Amino acid sequence: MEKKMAPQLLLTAALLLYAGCAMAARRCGDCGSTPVPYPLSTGPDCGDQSYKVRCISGTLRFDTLNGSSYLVTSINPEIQRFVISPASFAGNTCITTDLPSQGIQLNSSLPFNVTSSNTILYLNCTETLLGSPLNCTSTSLCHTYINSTIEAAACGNTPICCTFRAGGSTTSYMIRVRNSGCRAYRSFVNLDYSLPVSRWPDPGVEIQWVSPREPICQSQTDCNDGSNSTCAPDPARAGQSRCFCNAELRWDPISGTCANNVTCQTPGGCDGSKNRAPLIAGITSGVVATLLAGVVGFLVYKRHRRIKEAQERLAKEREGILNANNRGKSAKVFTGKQMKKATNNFSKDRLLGSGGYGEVFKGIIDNGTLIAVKCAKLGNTKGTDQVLNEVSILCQVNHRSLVGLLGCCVELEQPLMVYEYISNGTLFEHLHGLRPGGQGLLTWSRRLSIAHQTAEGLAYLHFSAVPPIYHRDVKSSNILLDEKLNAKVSDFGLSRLAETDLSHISTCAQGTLGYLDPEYYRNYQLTDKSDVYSFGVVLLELLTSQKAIDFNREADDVNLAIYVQRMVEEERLMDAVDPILKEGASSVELETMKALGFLAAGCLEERRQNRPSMKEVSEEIDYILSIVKGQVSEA
Ligand SMILES: *[C@@H]1O[C@H](CO)[C@@H](O)[C@H](O)[C@H]1NC(C)=O
Ligand SMILES: *[C@@H]1O[C@H](CO)[C@@H](O)[C@H](O)[C@H]1NC(C)=O
Ligand SMILES: *[C@@H]1O[C@H](CO)[C@@H](O)[C@H](O)[C@H]1NC(C)=O
Ligand SMILES: *[C@@H]1O[C@H](CO)[C@@H](O)[C@H](O)[C@H]1NC(C)=O
Ligand SMILES: *[C@@H]1O[C@H](CO)[C@@H](O)[C@H](O)[C@H]1NC(C)=O
Ligand SMILES: *[C@@H]1O[C@H](CO)[C@@H](O)[C@H](O)[C@H]1NC(C)=O
Ligand SMILES: *[C@@H]1O[C@H](CO)[C@@H](O)[C@H](O)[C@H]1NC(C)=O
Ligand SMILES: CC(=O)N[C@H]1CO[C@H](CO)[C@@H](O)[C@@H]1O
Repeated sequence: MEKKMAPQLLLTAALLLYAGCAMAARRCGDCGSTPVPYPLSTGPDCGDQSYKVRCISGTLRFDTLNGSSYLVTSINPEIQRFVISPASFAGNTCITTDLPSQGIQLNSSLPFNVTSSNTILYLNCTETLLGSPLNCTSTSLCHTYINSTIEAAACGNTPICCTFRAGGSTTSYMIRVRNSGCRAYRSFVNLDYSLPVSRWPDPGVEIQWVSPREPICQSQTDCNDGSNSTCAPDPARAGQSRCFCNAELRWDPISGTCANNVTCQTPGGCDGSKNRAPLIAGITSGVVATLLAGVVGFLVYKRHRRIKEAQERLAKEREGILNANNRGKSAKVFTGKQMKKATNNFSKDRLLGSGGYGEVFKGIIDNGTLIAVKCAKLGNTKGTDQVLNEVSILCQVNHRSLVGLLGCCVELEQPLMVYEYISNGTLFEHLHGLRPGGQGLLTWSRRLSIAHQTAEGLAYLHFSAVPPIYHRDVKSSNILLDEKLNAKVSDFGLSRLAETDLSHISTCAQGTLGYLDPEYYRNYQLTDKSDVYSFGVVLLELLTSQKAIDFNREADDVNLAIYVQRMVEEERLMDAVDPILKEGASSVELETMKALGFLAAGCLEERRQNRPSMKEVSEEIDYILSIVKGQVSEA
């Protein structure tokens, strides 16, 4: 990577030498009586030009794509948010006036997004919306709104409306109305759902701006704050220079100035330049060209050394930690050479599979041990340091119910993780008859053991790993079985390595269909309770021997979780249990099947807070298992 850096920086130097323009004053003047905080900009001479708003006869307006423009009703610079007034209904219809421009669409290249404090009601929708993850049920909040306001009375004639919380993904950039979807919307900021509609706030859409970085400059004269900052190339963006604050001062994105280090009171907000300031500080004099050459050389050298140091440090730390944790097995830091040899230079015929995280190769090391080598595919939005850090965290976890980690290799371009090779296939293959011996080997008590071991592995990741690791992709094909059918969880945390910028993904980003926490659709976050949900689906697979998603089932029952939940509601849980398991089962065994079914239903609770923790799940299964094994008699 460092090899690429030099030409880019030289380009910066060239641009710097030939371009020139004046930098803006930091804060814009008031618009009417409304103060315009930095970085918002009402003109070319003030604020930060990426943060444009318009001041029209004393009122501020915010423009969105396709020529829409909205009145700014309030601004809160401390939390970097403002509220705009959404479009109104056109005449006596259930259509908002911004339908022609397709609602509010922010330019995703600009530093604004729609916050998750907005509750959006989509109105006058087509039936296609019913298949969406939004809440379009007949009890959805939007119906309450329509029924209780005169303004939206026209919407009473339209059957479909939906409610959701904005933020997180593509909704961070748009509240989209269109003829093939919904034709109107309302939005409310920080809506308390328990209030009657008459006490709801005025409609509003809250927009957040990303903390501005130091101002862009072409030369030192642009940094017009006396001797507080220095114009220098931006290490993060070739071809651009910025006014970096001098030593002892820190960039304060709220005031838009270099503030005294101690007076800066915005945690997080001031961090932006703390590494850069001292790096730039020493270099203030001399001919411009010499200065630039110096900076270029210095940065390249710094960067090179930093990466090298990080790798060396990591390699040392890894060795120590791995050896301390690995219960006598000789875990180690592998060299790139060793890994190339073990995998026959990552030859295609050694490829075992690939997933969102990258590729897996089978290999054999000098002492004859079979290994699985995983290459982390680096998400293109992540820095090398961050990836190395995450790899190093993953490299520390070890538990008998996790696929054993033999070591890591951070020498190559992609970090590698080296695991013991588990030869007996996945739980998915065993449950669905894809292995010799098949389901016959999976007796009820064996299934319970597998469930318990998996739960233990996940509980370990949630409660004993520091920091906690969320698996994010729990499913039966990620549970490996060894020769004795002991379960070992694989691929934990790997999805993080492959994580890409959420804003670029329009569909479901993480996890696997059929296992994915439904709350993910609302806030686009995965937590430990998302693993609990996915594990609940695995429990159902163990109980029913059915696949999580199976289009051979009736349309309503394609999704195993929904199917079994319906059976539970109809008090027909046992009808869903695999007939082979029920055959010849004792009454105690039948009771424990029911108990596991209810436990699974608990894991599948819609609301995260109602789901048990992985620790509780593990303990519960342990208890059920002890009943089956006759160690405890039922109360
Ligand atoms: C709902 O949208 C359709 C399509 O734009 C429009 O024809 C209809 O009048 C709208 N309904 C109401 C009640 O305004
Ligand atoms: C979005 O913003 C970028 C950066 O200012 C600009 O280059 C681009 O033209 C804008 N896109 C649209 C569609 O206005
Ligand atoms: C939809 O919203 C209503 C009212 O808030 C709630 O009772 C219902 O459970 C929600 N349904 C879904 C599928 O989220
Ligand atoms: C809204 O009003 C309709 C018609 O009066 C009624 O059927 C429906 O139950 C009401 N919905 C809510 C959520 O109040
Ligand atoms: C929206 O902006 C906030 C504030 O800068 C930022 O923390 C968040 O990651 C952004 N969200 C998306 C999806 O871009
Ligand atoms: C330079 O920084 C100091 C310390 O924060 C501040 O008091 C002073 O106003 C700054 N000067 C300019 C011109 O911004
Ligand atoms: C700012 O202050 C903190 C602690 O008060 C210190 O650790 C840090 O080095 C200071 N940064 C600069 C740029 O002076
Ligand atoms: C209706 C309309 O003009 N839609 C456009 C809004 O802007 C986006 C981005 O420029 C276009 O993709 C849409 O077609």
